[in-house]
Amino acid sequence: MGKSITEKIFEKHLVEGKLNAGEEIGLRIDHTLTQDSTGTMAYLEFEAIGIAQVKTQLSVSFVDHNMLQNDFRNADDHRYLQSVAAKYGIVFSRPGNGICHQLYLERFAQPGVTLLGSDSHTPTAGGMGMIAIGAGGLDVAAAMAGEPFYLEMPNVYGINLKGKLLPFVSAKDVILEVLRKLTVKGGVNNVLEYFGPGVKTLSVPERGTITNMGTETGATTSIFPSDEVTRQFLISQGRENQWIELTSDENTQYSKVLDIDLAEVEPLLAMPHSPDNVKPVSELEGTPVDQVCIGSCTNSSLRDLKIVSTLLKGKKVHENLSLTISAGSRQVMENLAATGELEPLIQSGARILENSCGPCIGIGQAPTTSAVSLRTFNRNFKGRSGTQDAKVYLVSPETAVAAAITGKITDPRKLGVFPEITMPEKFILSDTMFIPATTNPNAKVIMGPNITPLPQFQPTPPQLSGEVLLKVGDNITTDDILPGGTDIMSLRSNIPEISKYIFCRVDQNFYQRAIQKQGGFIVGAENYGQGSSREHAALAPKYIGVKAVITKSFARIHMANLINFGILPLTFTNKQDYDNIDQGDTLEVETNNLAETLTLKNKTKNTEIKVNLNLSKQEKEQIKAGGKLAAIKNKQK
Ligand code: MIC
Ligand code: SF4
Repeated sequence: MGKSITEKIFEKHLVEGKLNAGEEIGLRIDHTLTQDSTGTMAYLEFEAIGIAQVKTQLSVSFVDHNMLQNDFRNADDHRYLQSVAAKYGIVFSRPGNGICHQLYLERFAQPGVTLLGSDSHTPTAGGMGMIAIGAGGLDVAAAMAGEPFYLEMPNVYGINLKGKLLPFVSAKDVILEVLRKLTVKGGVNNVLEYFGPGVKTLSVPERGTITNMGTETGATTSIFPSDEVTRQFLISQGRENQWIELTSDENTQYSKVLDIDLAEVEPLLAMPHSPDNVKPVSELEGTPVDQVCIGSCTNSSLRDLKIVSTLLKGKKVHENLSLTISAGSRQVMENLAATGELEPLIQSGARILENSCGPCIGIGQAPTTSAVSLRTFNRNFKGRSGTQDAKVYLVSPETAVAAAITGKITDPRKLGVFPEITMPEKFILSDTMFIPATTNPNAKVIMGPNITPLPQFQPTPPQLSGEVLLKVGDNITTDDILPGGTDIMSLRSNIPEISKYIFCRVDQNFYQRAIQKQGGFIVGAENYGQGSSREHAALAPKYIGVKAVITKSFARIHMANLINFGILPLTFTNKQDYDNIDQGDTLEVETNNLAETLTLKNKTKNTEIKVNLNLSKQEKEQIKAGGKLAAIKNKQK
């Protein structure tokens, strides 16, 4: 039987286990990536492990999320990250350089390599034919310390592309089509591997748009082959020597196959408030739009901004609407400026923002009350934009421009003749905003007053008891558990302070209740913890005494984060038992042997419920020790 690209790369990096779907495997990690909002914690954890220098081939620390410097806190975090990088052999990407995933794809991504990143959109680099996985900060810290990354061997789900996209239809529409078919749960425990004759019609950045937003299906990662198109991209980035060919064998047996004829894909959008709520743009035509935002790690490449520039040339932004544009990197900006393609953006009246995440994570540009905001981003969870009642639609750059000009949702195919854009054979390259890796053991790590020490946790006791502090429904996101936005994100390196905001948008009294009851349990439904990789959504609940989360199912990264911090992730053996627990019930569970099935006693209702606990040997040790850091420390003793 032939091998998939995924299996080929996994095989080369396998340090433990067998490549049988569902079994735990350990992978050697070549590269790591962090961004500032998850990075401060990841490096505090790395420092706590106590290694003199990173053991990876390459580790890069990016600053792209918390860019507003309203007071000292974010600036202090940036300085801390720069000082840690200098001490431990980490490349540092300075604030203003761009968004981690765009920069990594341009300057570091390499076919055949493994990357672990403390951001859920790390799979963007899968567009380069590599295995790039998002994880919690502690897993990335462990990888920097040379530990393998453990995960459940996923199924490999083949996506067979044929044909070629029609004018005004682009990569974003392809991934929206995938989301329409797979939903936000359909990719769980799968790698989405693209193959077929349509692959060669997509450039590397377009592939990156698709693998980026594969995250929204819950997939472990997504990957494209490394072919001639990949080679051309590497040549244009002055990195041809890093190219290898990597394709799946002809007779590869994928666990499932989805066929997509690119020529049949039409302009699509994801309606509020979920990336899988996908409809054709044509069905929503005429809806008045208040804001359009172009950028984010999904759609901010040179290809995307060239299209935007060409379509906006000679046009004005509609007077009832605000258009923001954030380039993915300084390189994109520089190349755009060199060809005169920045001018049409300025002349149109677009508001040009810094090269960073910005509005995507609610850092500025919150829309007006109950606004309709069209964004080329990857997430439209309620409230993420900063305006609780705003309606965010996810669209392609082409659809975004059509609305920016007309002031309403418009099928971009009505914009006339699709413009030809030419990509440079060689990009203008200047890496001045990267500080190369050096190791200076005497370098001083500089910490500001908002950076508090890592909390220490006790081993898990043999019995857990307490109240159900909160009961929630399906698809709870990590933005629901711990929101983004300027105020809360400035507290990412201060667990005591950030923990005051847990579930603040779901139930304002949650924190007070949790403190008053000295911790307890959370009950969730399907796909609990989807979205961001922020480990704070596990670490902060642990800090205020959350002992276990009981759900119908978990999202992968969040479940791993719960285990990393010693919170029991329990699932109902019988999903209907979800209905037999209420908020305020007192629960009790024995945790002596951490068996696969545990009995949960509901003291209030005098009933017993069976719950599953699927932990590997190592995960059991981590739970027992009170978290992964304690388990690593125990191993070092
Ligand atoms: C996001 O898009 O939600 C983020 C902000 O990039 C997160 C990371 C974070 O919460 O810091 C992610 O996707 O992992
Ligand atoms: Fe940044 Fe948004 Fe991408 Fe997250 S999804 S890394 S916030 S641009």
